[in-house]
Amino acid sequence: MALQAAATLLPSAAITIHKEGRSSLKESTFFGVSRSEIYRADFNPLFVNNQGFNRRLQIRPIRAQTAATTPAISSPGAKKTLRKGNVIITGASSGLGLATAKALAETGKWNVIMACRNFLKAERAAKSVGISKENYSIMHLDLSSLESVRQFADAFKRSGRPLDALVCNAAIYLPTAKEPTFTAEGFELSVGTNHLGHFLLSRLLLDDMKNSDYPYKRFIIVGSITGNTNTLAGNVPPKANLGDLRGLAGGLNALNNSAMIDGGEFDGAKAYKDSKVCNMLTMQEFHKRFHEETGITFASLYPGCIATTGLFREHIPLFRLLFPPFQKYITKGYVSEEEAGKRLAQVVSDPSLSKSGVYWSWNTNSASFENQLSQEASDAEKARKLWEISEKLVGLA
Ligand code: LMG
Ligand code: NDP
Ligand code: PMR
Repeated sequence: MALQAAATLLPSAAITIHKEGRSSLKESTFFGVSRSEIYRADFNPLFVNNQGFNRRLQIRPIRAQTAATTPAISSPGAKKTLRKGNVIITGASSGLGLATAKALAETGKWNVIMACRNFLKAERAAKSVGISKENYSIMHLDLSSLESVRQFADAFKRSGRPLDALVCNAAIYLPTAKEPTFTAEGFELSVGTNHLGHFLLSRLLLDDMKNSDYPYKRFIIVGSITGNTNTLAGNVPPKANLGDLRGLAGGLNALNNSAMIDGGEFDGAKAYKDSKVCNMLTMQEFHKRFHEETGITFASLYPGCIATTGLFREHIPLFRLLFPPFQKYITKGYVSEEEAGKRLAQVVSDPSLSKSGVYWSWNTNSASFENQLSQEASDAEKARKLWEISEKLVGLA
């Protein structure tokens, strides 16, 4: 039954038979996917589609696999059809990530893979904003555990989908924490999640994106104005400052050393801002090392101040009450989740935003422009050092 339904629901592009390319219709497969693949996807505890948990013979893994066996652009002679792109968005269960998932899904051109730590929340979130079933799936990812990151990457590879875009969006902000808390591997939680988790994820998935035949491939890391000390917002104390990275090199574990990258006293708000500097430096180091070789576009952005998101959940209630009107009427830096989602979706899929190594921002008319990063956030030597230390911490070097 489910397979019949799959057959009728398959997009026309999916059943095009190509002379060249990796069409597996000739093999012992069912619409481009082997039965063993169907079962594997089905049994994968990390892969959940929107039809319920671990149901057998589901439609969505079949679609995913079909996408993998369909070349990005159909062969000459046939009408040129671009297959749906596959985009992973971390932290798509709320705020900017959810709004971006919705914006991309609505185009009908993307399979959005929502990489989230909470299945149920992600499923409810997708439903609540009306993302339609055939355009998304949910995979489990907890960025505060490197083991979870590795499992996620393995599960994604096993799904057989090509990876066309990766959006490192998830983050936590702990402005009122008096003491540091830690990831599974013992790194300070904000930098461990926002930077190290994403660093490992993107390193593990780089080859998948390299191998994709999609005409444009993008790797986006969400940055922020508050990590850039060349702005007013970036000068609100405590300011971001990675120093000489001695705390990071020491493991950020607060055992015999600091939980802060610069080796100083713990400050949750600073740790978040530092993590955003890491995100922006990481993007540039990726660009430097891999853009020419892979053609992948690496970019970061400040989407605007989305003052209503879950990011501020740990802030005091008075802040949460006053922050949105403050940003709306005083700084005028406020943007709605919907608008911010459109901006990030643009960076993922707008042909005109294909430049690599760029930090995008938007002016008050919502026009994008290449923004200037602060001195620290564009320090090439720091980016290299950060890369090397991070590699060691996540077990890649
Ligand atoms: C640290 O505080 C925190 O300690 C840390 O936990 C972390 O959150 C970190 O950067 C994040 O900040 C920094 C400190 C900076 O900020 C504060 O003490 C609180 C400021 C709260 C600002 C947001 C709310 C502002 C609400 C204004 C009212 C809006 C009403 C809108 C009504 C619309 C009507 C139509 O502190 C400083 O840097 C001090 C510098 C102060 C300069 C002030 C500039 C003018 C801005 C005007 C707003 C002033 C509000 C101050 C009152 C805050 C009361 C909570
Ligand atoms: P939200 O809190 O709404 O969204 C953050 C997302 O990250 C949530 O989906 C959350 O999951 C997820 N997340 C947190 N920890 C983990 C983890 N360990 N593993 C997997 N996912 C995790 O905040 P925003 O939408 O505001 O933030 C999104 C991005 O935008 C962040 O990178 C932030 O730095 C950036 N940004 C935000 C601005 C703003 O004004 N809000 C301004 C500039 C940049 P869950 O739903 O389960 O909690
Ligand atoms: Mg900030 C002038 C413009 C401006 C902008 C665009 C932001 C964005 N902020 C601005 C100004 C100010 N802020 C001023 C003048 C103050 C002092 C009153 C101020 C304060 C402030 C606080 C306490 N702002 C904050 C906080 C937070 O806790 C938020 C933060 O730093 O999170 C790390 C925050 C933010 N201000 C912004 C943005 C985008 C944030 C959210 C931070 C982020 O997502 O990176």
